[in-house]
Amino acid sequence: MTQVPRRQFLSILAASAGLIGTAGCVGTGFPGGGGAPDRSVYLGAYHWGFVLLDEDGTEHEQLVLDPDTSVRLVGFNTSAGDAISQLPQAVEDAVPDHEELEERNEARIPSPPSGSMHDALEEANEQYPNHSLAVMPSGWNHMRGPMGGGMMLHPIPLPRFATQPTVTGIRASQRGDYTVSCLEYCGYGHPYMELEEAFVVP
Ligand SMILES: [Cu+2]
Repeated sequence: MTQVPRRQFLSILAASAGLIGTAGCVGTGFPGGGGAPDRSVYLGAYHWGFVLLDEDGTEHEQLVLDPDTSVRLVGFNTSAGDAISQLPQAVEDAVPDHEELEERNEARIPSPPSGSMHDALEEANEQYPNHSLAVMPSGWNHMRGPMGGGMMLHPIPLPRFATQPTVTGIRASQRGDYTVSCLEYCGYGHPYMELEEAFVVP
């Protein structure tokens, strides 16, 4: 994991007003209205992580966005079957099944101090089924800066029982590395629910 150089991070914070200004084209339709975006990306939220897919259904750990690229961002909860059924077929087919997602958890999240990861997951599915999705400068969680500064996308809710994907827009208006995070408490693994440096604007 590379860290955002401090100087660069500060410049992101300084430009926060501009970023927020371009992050607001939230739509509820599918596909969303407004001007044609340069590309579409799909972000599935699960307990406890994100799956980043392009329109071909290829999964990415990181997408590099040319400066000023406009992105149509389609978010969904991987447990929301109705929402997933409205995704392009290639994307729907690429959403990993629950067994695979559990294996990913085992690989990257420390086991709970008591009980099993599987039990923690079942409890989360029952008690905390919803997620959210925010895109913010990498390092945010550790620096605990003021809420709002430098965010590329303010949190959007991704409910378990959503009947549609949530379509919104982001723009790569500021250079930097951006992490996708869940800001809705979703059980044991919530602190690990990040896709670090998912978007890079060089
Ligand atoms: Cu969460």
